[in-house]
Amino acid sequence: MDPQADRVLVVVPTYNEALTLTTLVDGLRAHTPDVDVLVVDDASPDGTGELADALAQAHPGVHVLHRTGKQGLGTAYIAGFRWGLERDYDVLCEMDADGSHRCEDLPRLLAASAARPHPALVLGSRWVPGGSVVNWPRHRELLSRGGNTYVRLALGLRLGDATGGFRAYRAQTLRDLDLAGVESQGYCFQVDMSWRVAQGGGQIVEVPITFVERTAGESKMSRGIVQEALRKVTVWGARHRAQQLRSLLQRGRRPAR
Ligand SMILES: Nc1nc2c(ncn2[C@@H]2O[C@H](COP(=O)(O)OP(=O)(O)OP(=O)(O)O)[C@@H](O)[C@H]2O)c(=O)[nH]1
Ligand SMILES: [Mg+2]
Repeated sequence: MDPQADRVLVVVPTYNEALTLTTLVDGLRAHTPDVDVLVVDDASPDGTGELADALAQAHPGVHVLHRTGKQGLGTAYIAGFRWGLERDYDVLCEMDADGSHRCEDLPRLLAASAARPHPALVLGSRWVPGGSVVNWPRHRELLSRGGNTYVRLALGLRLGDATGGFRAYRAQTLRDLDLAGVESQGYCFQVDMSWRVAQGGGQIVEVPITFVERTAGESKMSRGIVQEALRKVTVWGARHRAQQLRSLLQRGRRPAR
């Protein structure tokens, strides 16, 4: 192993993913054997937590964080990030357990994160040249493309895919953020984190990925998750535009020297 190499932790939140978790862990061991994995399970009724414990027993780099009940994707990631930061990982990744994020794409995300100067955040992106989706129903594709267009317009974020959940953060990026202040759940969490990194001046790089529709288990996507994103992005956008306007007006009022 390269002594300069980053210590990487992949955080995988799970709720009822017993049908796909083993495939994911096996895939990660095969494609990225030096990368550690933290499963953050919310007491899944289908036994995902117990399965994760068995996988941790079998693989030294696999760890499990058990929480007492379903508390949402955002808080699961924050708990996982804190766990990883306490243990001094250099790079902390997000990845779904349902097979939508391909293990073979992870090395390209990690290579982009290791480039110097390190980008604050690397996004696995469906909506940049080279990115794609496989077997996604048309309505999901429209929702994702439409959501990302809205994010670009409302926030002025120049990103193809700010809602995706396959990404790699430098540890310093997360240390610089106020993680306790992140309250978003669902996929609004992804926009919230991208927005915070961009607002802090961090560089965000996008790497094309192939996103594959889950073939087993159930989606946790709901109307509430979409509404949360729409509501919050609208508020952040309005605040951002008001701030831009204020600074423009102030500049206009400044006496000429
Ligand atoms: N720990 C935890 N994990 C969750 C929670 N909600 C979702 N997850 C996990 O987060 C990941 C993404 O959730 P998905 O249901 O796949 O949501 P999605 O990818 O937006 O939707 P689909 O594309 O329809 O699959 C999966 O690994 C889920 O098991 C939660 O409340 N707690
Ligand atoms: Mg999914």
